[in-house]
Amino acid sequence: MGSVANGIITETDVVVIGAGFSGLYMVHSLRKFGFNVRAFEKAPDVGGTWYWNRYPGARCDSESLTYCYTFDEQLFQDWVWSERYPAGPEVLKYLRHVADRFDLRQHFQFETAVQSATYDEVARRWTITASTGEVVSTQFFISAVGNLSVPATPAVKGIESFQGQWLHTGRWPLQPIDFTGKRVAVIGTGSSGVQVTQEIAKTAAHLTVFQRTPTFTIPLRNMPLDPDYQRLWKSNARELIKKTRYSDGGLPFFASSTPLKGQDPEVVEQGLEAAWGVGGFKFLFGTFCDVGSDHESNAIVADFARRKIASIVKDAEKLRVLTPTGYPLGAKRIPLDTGYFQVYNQDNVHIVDLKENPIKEMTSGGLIAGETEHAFDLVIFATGFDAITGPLMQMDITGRGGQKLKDTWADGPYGYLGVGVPGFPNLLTLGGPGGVGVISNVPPTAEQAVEFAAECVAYLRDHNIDEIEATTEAADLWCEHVHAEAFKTMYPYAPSSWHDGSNLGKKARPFPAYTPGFSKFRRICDNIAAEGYTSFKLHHKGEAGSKANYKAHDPEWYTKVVQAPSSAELASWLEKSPMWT
Ligand code: NA7
Repeated sequence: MGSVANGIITETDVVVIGAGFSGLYMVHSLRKFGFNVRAFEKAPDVGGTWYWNRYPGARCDSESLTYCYTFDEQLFQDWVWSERYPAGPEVLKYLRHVADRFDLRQHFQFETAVQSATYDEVARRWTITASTGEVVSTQFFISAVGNLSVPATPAVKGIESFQGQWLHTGRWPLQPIDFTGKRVAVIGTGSSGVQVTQEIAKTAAHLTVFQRTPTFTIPLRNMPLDPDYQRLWKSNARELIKKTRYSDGGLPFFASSTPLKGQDPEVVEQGLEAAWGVGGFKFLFGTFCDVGSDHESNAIVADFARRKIASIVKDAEKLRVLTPTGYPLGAKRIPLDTGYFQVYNQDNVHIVDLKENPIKEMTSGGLIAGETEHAFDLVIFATGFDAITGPLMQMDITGRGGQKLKDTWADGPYGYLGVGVPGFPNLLTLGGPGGVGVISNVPPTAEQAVEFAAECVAYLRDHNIDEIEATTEAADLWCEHVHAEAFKTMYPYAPSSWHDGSNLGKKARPFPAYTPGFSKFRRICDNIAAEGYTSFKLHHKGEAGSKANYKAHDPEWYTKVVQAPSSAELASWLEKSPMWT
């Protein structure tokens, strides 16, 4: 039964949190399956990450024709993108269009945060309390909160005494800021820091970038989208989207199968040069297949990227500080740039190495780094996010036996297939720990997670099952497998990264993302769905207690089911997909 608070009672089948890519499609999919859905969103409107990250220069690093939904053919054909890589406002406009087109806003309550969620083991339902005081009783609780939605601002001594303005890129104000003639600091050189630096350098009087770890970048090579190219793409859309759905990274080109190792150095150089000219992630994944797995091959490509930086930055001291060394290229999420290193050739742009000159405090007029006091009108924190687990840990989520999600994740992300957490029945965490979204193109992986969750809850309803729970045994085996696979890649060798929480000084154990690729992840999930979700603990309505009726899979099973599908299997899976039906 629904509870009462402030005179408001609501009962529903599913509560969804978040109105970004996952949340919007989740609501749409649940509605198609006939569920009653109630959705909450903190922001005043849809957009998720693109609502909040409005800083100048914010732009998507995936090509626009791949950074969109594929579930509806007409939507895909109708929407016209203006650039090869969409700027933040264009993605936001797209998501608003999707919300209107499919009439999704009616299910959302905006400017409302979920504060707590408590599982009732007897009723097998969640009681959700929102910031408005409303209490909702729901059977399923699906979080679509995004991986990068809790900005991390370092606790800098004296921040309150700063008389200028300070901002975080992930919580940018609606009103544009004019940087003309201003003295500006940017702290952080991840994707947000690189993008905002390139843009602000155009107008600021002085710009100082505070860097903790030097970054590699790949040229973005953005351009207006040629209408003929867009038409050609759309006329081949079905084929390209099939490729996307069964690709390694959620992008419609399959990774190279040629190893760098053993190649003639001249051939390597030519291949890298050509890919550098094209720009984008193809440089990383489309040139040689062992860049992400073989340290020696990686070192050759890293050296190529360093030579590119050296060919741009003229000042020897700036070049020394900016040059990334000591970690593999691609171990940290690599930013794509548009003239990032070039801005350091401007006399008014400076770089400060925070390892040599740590920030001691902020003062009324700026900040002290090392022994130097810098004067600023604006300080911009491009310092990233409390990623993956951060958004859900902000809520008071209580599972079986009073277990708190905060405690379960105190030592790092832990979960099953990115959707299930032992001890938290009927909670599905889209893109959560052990998923694939963190390291792939977001919209296709979000669609996969949504489709898995929607089909799962529909299956449970149709089979008289009122509770699903990831077991500790299944999650342990999955995490062990995910962790072992991660160590075949460069990711664990990043000096710090939001992927594993080391950006905030905590190191996730185990590594939180399934690295063998999106296609393999999809195959695992498809197999688990085809089995009837029996690797989860399921409770049938009317049974006295939960039965140990589950079957946890071991790493051998995971390795077996990801073997390349036959073309007949592939055709049948694609036919089954809700795409364009
Ligand atoms: P990132 O990629 O996490 O980058 C954050 C940057 O801020 C990075 O350079 C960090 O240095 C730096 N940082 C973090 N904490 C501090 C402190 N305390 N002091 C100084 N510098 C700090 O976040 P972004 O917003 O740029 O990008 C997030 C994702 O959005 C990106 O990966 C894409 O997927 C899109 P570090 O390198 O950790 O030493």
